[in-house]
Amino acid sequence: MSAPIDNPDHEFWSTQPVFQNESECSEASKVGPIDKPKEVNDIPTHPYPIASTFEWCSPNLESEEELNAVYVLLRDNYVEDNDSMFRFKYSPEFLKWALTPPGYYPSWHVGVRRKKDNLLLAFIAGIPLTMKMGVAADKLEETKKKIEEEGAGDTYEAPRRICEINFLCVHKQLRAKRMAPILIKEVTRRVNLENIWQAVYTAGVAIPTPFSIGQYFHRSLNPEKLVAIRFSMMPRQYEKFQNPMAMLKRNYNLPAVPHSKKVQEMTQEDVGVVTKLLNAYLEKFDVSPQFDETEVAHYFLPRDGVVYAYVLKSQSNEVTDFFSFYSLPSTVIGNSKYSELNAAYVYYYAANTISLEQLMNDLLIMANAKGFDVCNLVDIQENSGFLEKLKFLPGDGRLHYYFYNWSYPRVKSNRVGLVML
Ligand code: MYA
Repeated sequence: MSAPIDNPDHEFWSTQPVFQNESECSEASKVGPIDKPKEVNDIPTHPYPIASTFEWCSPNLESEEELNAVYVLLRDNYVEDNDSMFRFKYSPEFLKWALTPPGYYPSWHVGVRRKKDNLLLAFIAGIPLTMKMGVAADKLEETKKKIEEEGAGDTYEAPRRICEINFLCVHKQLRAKRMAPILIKEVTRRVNLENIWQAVYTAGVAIPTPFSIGQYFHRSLNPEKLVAIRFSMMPRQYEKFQNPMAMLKRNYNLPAVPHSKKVQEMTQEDVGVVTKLLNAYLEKFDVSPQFDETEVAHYFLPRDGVVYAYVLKSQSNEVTDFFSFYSLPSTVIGNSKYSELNAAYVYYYAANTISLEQLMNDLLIMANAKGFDVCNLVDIQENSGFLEKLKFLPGDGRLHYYFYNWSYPRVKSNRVGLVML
């Protein structure tokens, strides 16, 4: 999933307010917009022109039928691994959850359908979020002081309301016809109409130009199935055993209940404290979202088959720590025994009274108890600190992080706190 796009000229991206190459990115000292400031009045009110056999639509995700059309498009056409063995299969409930957070704009859910039969052929979605994307946390005080004293230097940027883009998908039969740039221009127009001028997005592919690159890691929970579907290989060193699979299973075995005594499913009552714990934790990173209580309630109150969140409580029943993961299955393409790979992805967390390693071990125990086959993550946040101890292994996927219309120097993935679904 990390091959560079084989178009060195970047006919589309060369026209957009993004860093055009690595050196622009690594030499960037200024944090702030790339484009000259525009106003909502400057933005066309009519949609971008499109072939006459197609039309724009905004799938209403509250409607079962329209949500299902988005689900089917993605199920059959969305991201696959390099060898086309697995394809992400976001469930309808997941898509609804991910795309309708508090304050979402229905107009940012952009579809293209075929006029003659209404078939949804392409999609891209934006949601609003508040992002800290100013100067690096360790340079913040220095920068504020400099601005006070000299009125100069890097601009200090307060967290701002921006757009997160995801789920760009063009039907397989319409590929390589420059539909993606049209979708991106149309969603940009609709976002700009709400007076929002920056976006963040991630992709497996390398395009101009990421501000950070993370690596995927995987922790086997059901090694037998993972080997059977060729998600994993039987490690060489196990072949010497009489029963390699039994040994492999033993290696990845997890207890049935968490180590920490008071692990409980998060409830509405915990929202206030979790909001505080999470925002305080996310302060550590240079690039991270900030959540208000309504967003925390939306993103973390458990939804079966979608998102799972747990709190740890002290003797006096106070919430002290928190972890969450979400469910993103993949279709196993062309396997007669298994049709789905059930993956849990590490989401947001905050460790305070136990080590992050212990907290993540409890996460693995819960994910295993829920029947997931594997637990995945990207080495953002403080994830690299527990990978080896908890038996995560590197995969071959990379996740590139991008800003639209935001000058930002290259940062290591452990400076990034934003988890993309
Ligand atoms: S990442 C997930 C992307 N989806 C998939 O990988 C699903 C399977 N693949 C497909 O559906 C198609 O292959 C897609 C491309 C739709 C990806 N991000 O139409 P084309 C550029 C950005 O002929 P197709 C996610 O959802 C490519 O470099 N650009 O190609 C985040 C070339 O431009 P250039 C991409 O293969 C999306 C042009 O498209 C991507 O038929 C963030 C070719 O177009 C990609 N993943 O369709 C979008 N892949 O010539 C940006 C290819 O210049 C948001 N391209 O190299 C920007 C912010 C907008 C809001 C701003 C608000 C202020």
